[in-house]
Amino acid sequence: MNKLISIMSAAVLTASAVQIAPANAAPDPMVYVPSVSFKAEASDYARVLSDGSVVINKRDFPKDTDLALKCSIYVHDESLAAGVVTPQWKSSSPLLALDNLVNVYKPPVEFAYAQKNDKGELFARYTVIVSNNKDLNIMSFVCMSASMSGDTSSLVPYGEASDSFPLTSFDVKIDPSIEEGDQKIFFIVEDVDYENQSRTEIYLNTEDGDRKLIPEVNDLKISIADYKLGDVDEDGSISSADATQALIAYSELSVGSEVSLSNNQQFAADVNGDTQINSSDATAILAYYSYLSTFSGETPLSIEEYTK
Ligand SMILES: [Ca+2]
Ligand SMILES: [Ca+2]
Repeated sequence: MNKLISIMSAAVLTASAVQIAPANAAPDPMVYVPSVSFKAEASDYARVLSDGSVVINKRDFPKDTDLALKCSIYVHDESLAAGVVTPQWKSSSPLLALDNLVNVYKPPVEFAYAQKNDKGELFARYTVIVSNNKDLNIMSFVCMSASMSGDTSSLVPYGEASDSFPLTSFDVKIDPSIEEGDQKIFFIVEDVDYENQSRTEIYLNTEDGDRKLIPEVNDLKISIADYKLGDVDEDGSISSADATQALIAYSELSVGSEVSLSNNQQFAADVNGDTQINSSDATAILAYYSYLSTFSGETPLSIEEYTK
């Protein structure tokens, strides 16, 4: 019984210790693991779902225009102890070509670790090295405080946090002949193309010197598809039958059985883009169907515009 009580009081103590610690205390750089992620920009043919993944719709490709998915990279470092950040990333397909990597100092732009001088002008306080290996479809961006030889200063974020601004930006040029299926832009954390390949690393300044680590990485999933949003049964129009199909898929998914819709049909069914198919999507389809049925103007809104 005594043992149980002491365990319980230890638990209570731990709980109160957690409460006493200030909510905004920076995590300990000796143990903390920062993360890196991508963020893609939506466009006429690229939907960004609620989990950040992208669905490229071949049906909406414009003619005679370069297809470029705009992407940015973010560093999430709550310890603010990063002295060097070296994201390296690669595309899973040559038909998604990495291009136009922004060197944040040419001309200077606001980025994660930008700095302003006394006159309020952006200037190059930190060393930045960018490279784009088009043969291997790899990009690399290195940002480091003044020197790597014993300098223990940390990168000072430009905004309130390290992820208030992107580290840098780039384009993913899409070859229109790309086939349907899943692709990704991923951070390199192990050898992919050759031995001892540079990888995504962050050096945190600690009391014991540099702590070099591989951050948590959040890759960018890119699905190539061909569908019309809301037209789940693929008959070319949006009607109550599509809502019914979405509901059937929902009931299949909720009992854990395999969904009878194709990938394209599933993208068509997820009208609100939350990566789930459920009654909200069916409701949205019905609402849009009823809007269309009573519409008397010239050009009705698209389902994308209507559900915004
Ligand atoms: Ca339909
Ligand atoms: Ca949904």
